[in-house]
Amino acid sequence: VRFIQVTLLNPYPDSPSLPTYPSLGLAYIGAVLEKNNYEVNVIDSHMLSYKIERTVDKILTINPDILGIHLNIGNFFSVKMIYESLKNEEFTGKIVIGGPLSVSYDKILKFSDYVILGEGEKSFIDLLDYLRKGKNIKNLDGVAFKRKNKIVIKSQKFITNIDEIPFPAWHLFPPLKKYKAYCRKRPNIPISTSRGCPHLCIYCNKSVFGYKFRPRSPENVVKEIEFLINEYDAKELGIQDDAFTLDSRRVFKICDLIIEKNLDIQWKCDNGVRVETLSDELLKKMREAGCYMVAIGAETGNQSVSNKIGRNQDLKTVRKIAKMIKENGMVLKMFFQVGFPFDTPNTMKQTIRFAEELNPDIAQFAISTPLPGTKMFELIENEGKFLYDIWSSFSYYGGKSMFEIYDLKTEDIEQAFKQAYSQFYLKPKKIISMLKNTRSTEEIRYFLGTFSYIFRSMLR
Ligand code: B12
Ligand code: SF4
Repeated sequence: VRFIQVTLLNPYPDSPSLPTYPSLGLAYIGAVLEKNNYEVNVIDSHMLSYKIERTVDKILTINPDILGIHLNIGNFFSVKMIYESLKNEEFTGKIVIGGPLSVSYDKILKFSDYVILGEGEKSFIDLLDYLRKGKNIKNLDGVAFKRKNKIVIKSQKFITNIDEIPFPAWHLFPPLKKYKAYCRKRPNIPISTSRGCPHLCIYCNKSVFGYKFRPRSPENVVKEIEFLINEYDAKELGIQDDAFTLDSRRVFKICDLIIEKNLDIQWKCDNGVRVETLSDELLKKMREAGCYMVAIGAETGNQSVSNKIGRNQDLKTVRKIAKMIKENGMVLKMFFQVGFPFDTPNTMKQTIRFAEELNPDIAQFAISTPLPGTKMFELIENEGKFLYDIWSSFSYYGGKSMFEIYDLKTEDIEQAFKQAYSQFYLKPKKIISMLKNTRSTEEIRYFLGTFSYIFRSMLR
């Protein structure tokens, strides 16, 4: 049996302006590798500001048997360049890629040996066992690879009991307090309490965790929180779930346990929760248990667009819940997009007005982007057209629309995007209230970053 050393890589992103987050996906992969007695180390090139050359040097110095890379739409070109440099340097290890872009495995196999499809904790270990012991590759699920120039793909299976997955191995990473994502206190650590979401939003990539909601038990979640406090001195947590509040009884239980155990921790749902799952009672309980921010995805201010993008939420409920979050003394963050396939100049104006009316503390506007693996991507392929080949010139942060469909014009979308930020933020009243509500230097840094982003997108 051969000994295998694994290096996990979080690459430097294609667009350098992003805040640094520790990768929860790689921390889980690191944990299962250690549990299965593999030797593992992590290079977080984003955190360490290692661009291509430095990253490649570091990999060559370690010279692992397996290089596992976290790929997403935001670092596609970096990963391609790393692969090419490694091949030029005659790196002999196997390159395995995982992450939410694995749905485009046919493209990714051009610069890797194996692609792990979706959730990686089981399939990556199966693949390594195969490589180590020469087990039968037929037994592998959730892996794509090439054999005699043909792609072999083994269908993905979801892990049923996610309480069994070990806690993320954060000790493999640089100190967590050095990461600079939005927070009030550091170390600020991401946590995932469930996987999957049953909803059908057409812009959302569900290829990693799927449509079935798979919750962890409240006891297991709170055990991890205690572990994060004791081992890593966690001061703040960010919930990364797709559908954290889907089962409100579970959230009540998690909160009750945090309160009962008197855990000194604050947390936020900054990834968004569905409005119809919230109530005044639940928000009060969350607040009591340390939650200081709730994000909701309004996405559009037009009811018919909301229904057509599969969001299917009543805008009256969005109004009611947005108000309730503020009344409960929590920071309200809202997500909006302009340029959905069903948008018109008028519906985009409604979206901007809706944002102004609800006046969240933080509004995040985006140009709607058809990501591979989403229903929206298929819709554009079938009924519209991409304006350029996304695999050769994709830029998520370009402030540019990338497709045409129906009567929607790219100039109108780009105009609405600029308008959204200036109309929402560039008002003395808004700026004063933002400064008044900041609670820490971390937050001030974040808001300064937001303003610099707004100005840059307006100048494009
Ligand atoms: C937090 C978050 C962010 C954070 C931090 C990202 C990070 N580095 O972890 C920030 C704000 C920076 C961010 C930015 C972006 N994000 Co984001 N983000 C998320 C979110 C909400 C949670 C991520 C998470 O922690 N998941 C939990 C972990 C456990 O899952 P995971 O990382 O996917 O890892 C599992 C598998 O993918 C696999 N795996 C992952 N890596 C590897 C590596 C190897 C070797 C192996 C074997 C397996 C493996 O195994 C892991 C365990 O099962 C997800 C939604 C989601 N539910 O995942 C979106 C999501 C990942 N983001 C998305 C997008 C579009 C973006 C942006 C491009 C745009 C934006 N909105 O700003 C940028 C990308 C920039 C970048 N270079 O990272 C999309 C991804 C689409 C795609 N095809 O890539 C997602 C899926 C949202 C969605 N549903 O559409 N994001
Ligand atoms: S956007 Fe949110 S609610 Fe919609 S499918 Fe994705 S995770 Fe579910």
